[in-house]
Amino acid sequence: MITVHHLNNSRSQRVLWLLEELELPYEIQRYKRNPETMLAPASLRAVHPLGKSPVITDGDRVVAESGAIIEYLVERHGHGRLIPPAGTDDHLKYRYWLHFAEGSAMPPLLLKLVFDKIERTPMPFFVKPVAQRISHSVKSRFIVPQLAAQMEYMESTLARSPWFAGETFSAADIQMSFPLEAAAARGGLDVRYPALRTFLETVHARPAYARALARGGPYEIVGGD
Ligand SMILES: N[C@@H](CCC(=O)N[C@@H](CS)C(=O)NCC(=O)O)C(=O)O
Repeated sequence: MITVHHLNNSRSQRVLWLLEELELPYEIQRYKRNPETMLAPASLRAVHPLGKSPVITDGDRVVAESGAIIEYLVERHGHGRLIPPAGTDDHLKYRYWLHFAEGSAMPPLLLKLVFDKIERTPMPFFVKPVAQRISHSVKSRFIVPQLAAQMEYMESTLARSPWFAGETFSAADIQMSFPLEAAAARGGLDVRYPALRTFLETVHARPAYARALARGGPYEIVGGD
């Protein structure tokens, strides 16, 4: 039996959604973020040494890292579903976006979260202007341009085809949903990105997405990574 070690408001929602799309049986083991630090409880480290979510167990196997979990589930249990045929250009696109989500899209979104938090953190009055200046400089020189370039690239991709790997919905779309939901939650998915907004609306309307939400519980990307 597949068990999803599910942290509330986290990337493991994506894994529940994939399992629902594949109509596979699974169990959920729940973990709750510390409301102050937003960190996962130490008990998750008993499943995998890093104690991050998602992590799944499938019999004796432990698989961590959402991209690796998605690849594992699609290859081991997918029977050819949600993955373009091997050797096709769409397969190459599938692999690219599966890696892009965590390898390229998430780092600047995480940096934005960290620097936004630094700006809101209480600190002595004489330190605050210095901290603000450093934060604004990092954001305007690095984070904002990186985010804008990536958002434009994703937008132009979805302006050409309905899904990241071409004409057909695939597990790469599931993997890409998290950075787009994080961008939306952090105010970055504005009217400049109609195709990305349509993508999110379309995936949110999928019955399997709704079933995953019903099983996983409330899902809101706020202050945690
Ligand atoms: N790149 C990893 C990121 C894992 C990760 O950072 N997960 C977050 C939840 S979305 C987490 O476990 N945060 C709580 C913590 O770090 O204690 C993946 O995609 O699986």
